[in-house]
Amino acid sequence: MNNVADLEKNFDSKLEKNDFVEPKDWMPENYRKHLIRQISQHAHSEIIGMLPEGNWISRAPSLRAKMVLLAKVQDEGGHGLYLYTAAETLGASRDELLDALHTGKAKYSSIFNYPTLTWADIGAVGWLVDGAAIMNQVMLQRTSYGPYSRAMIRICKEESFHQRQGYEIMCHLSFGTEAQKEMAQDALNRWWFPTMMMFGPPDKDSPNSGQAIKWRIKRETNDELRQKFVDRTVEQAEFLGLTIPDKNLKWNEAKKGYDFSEPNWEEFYNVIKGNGPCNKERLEARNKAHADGAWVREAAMAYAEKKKENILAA
Ligand code: BYC
Repeated sequence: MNNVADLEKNFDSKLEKNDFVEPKDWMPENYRKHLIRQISQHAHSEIIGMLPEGNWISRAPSLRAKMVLLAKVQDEGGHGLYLYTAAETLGASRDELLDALHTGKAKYSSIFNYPTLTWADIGAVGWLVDGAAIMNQVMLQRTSYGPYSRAMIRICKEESFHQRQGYEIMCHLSFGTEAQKEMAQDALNRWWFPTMMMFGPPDKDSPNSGQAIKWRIKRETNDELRQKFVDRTVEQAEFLGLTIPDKNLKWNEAKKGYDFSEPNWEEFYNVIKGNGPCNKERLEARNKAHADGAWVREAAMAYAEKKKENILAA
């Protein structure tokens, strides 16, 4: 089979049968590009996501909280690694992907451009941000590209611990003193709408969703996932005795889901253009970490070269 029409037919039939597309299989060039864009942005989000949480490791309120947060932040670094590796199977190089991040050409999730001001924010990030990430990633476990799907299966297992870590903090605060409960409510007030933005623009304004669904890269749309997230999270907020900061939030019996307000999409576009509260700080921190790690990369390369020489000489 070697003419393009046959190759396309084979590719389409794979998608229809819900088979995975694997790195050595033929795939349309735009499918490859689409995946490199999405997977690398996802990888960037994981490693930039380490920054707002890493900010609290030295200030966690107990040794246990510090250990749990440290492990969580380390997990995010691992998620970045699985995802960069998945993107590399599509022919992108790690250097070119990281360069796009460091020069501000590549996007990463808007959510990480908001500051973590109090310990309650670490709870809200775990509960809401990881909760939203899981909602999206559970669907991506069934994505059509094999290496991305397998990375997602592993990531989802770890993310569910992260979500519980956040919810546990929210429980401590919400059932604690009046001041602690206020901190928890304040964090929910600030993180609710930015979390809703994580799912991307409304379907009608999402240029990539249509093709992503056709190629089975995405299995559910931005709006469908946002709705699911709201429906699941309302009950969790009620258990905590906290109020979701949306006066339009109301159960709709006809659709068997909640009605809710749209986030401020102007703010969203502004943040992804680089003008959010912490964009500059995040990129500076990432560039510094990359420069500080140069000696590790050089040492690893020197070791690999030496090993290769020894093997060739043997
Ligand atoms: N932030 O056509 P659309 C995590 C961009 S991290 C920034 O709907 P698509 C975690 C979008 O890229 C969770 N940009 O796009 C880590 C596109 O621009 P380009 C990260 C956004 O791709 C540490 C344009 O807007 N999860 O779990 O169909 C600690 C139009 O959008 C955002 C993933 O990355 C945004 N929120 O759908 C804790 C999941 N939304 O590229 C937690 C994988 C949209 O055309 N990614 N844009 O220039 C996806 O599922 C999809 O890429 C998205 C967007 C749902 C994010």
